[in-house]
Amino acid sequence: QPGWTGVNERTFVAVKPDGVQRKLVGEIMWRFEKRGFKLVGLKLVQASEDLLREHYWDLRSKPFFRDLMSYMSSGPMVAMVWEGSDVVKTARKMLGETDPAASLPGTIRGDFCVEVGRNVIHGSDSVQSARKEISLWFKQNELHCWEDSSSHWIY
Ligand code: FUP
Repeated sequence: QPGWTGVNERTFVAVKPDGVQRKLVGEIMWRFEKRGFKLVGLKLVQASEDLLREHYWDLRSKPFFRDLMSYMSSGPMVAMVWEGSDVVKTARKMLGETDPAASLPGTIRGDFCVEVGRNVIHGSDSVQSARKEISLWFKQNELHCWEDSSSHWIY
């Protein structure tokens, strides 16, 4: 499908409930904007158990799954879709490691958290999971195509 590679690559990023409660939304969005990525989807959502089970289907048999579900459904999250060249891989670098303790300073987790069970932010781990997650969290008409007047300076 065209529109998923090159500068039109998209990824799903979500500020988790702890990140929203801790007022990290602005800081996180600022980093993605300043890096040069384009915001094409954005909403505040309290995720249902069904949505979260689908989202974390691969982790359903992990010992931490129950805690993960209650943490993720404990309050609203900010769900976002960001677009740009290599955005899936770059976003993961910006986030840091799954475990904040292993995350370098300068990354979002390396700067703002200490525990894997409260790691502030989610980012898709591949182009394929980004596609799946975007369609799970967003309706087609919630994703916006708009002319980015700065893009000829970024690319
Ligand atoms: P990531 O791709 O970085 O989101 O990492 P995973 O898919 O492996 O894990 C998803 C979420 O499960 C993490 F963000 C936090 C939680 N988790 C734990 O609570 N404990 C663990 O040991 C591993 C993951």
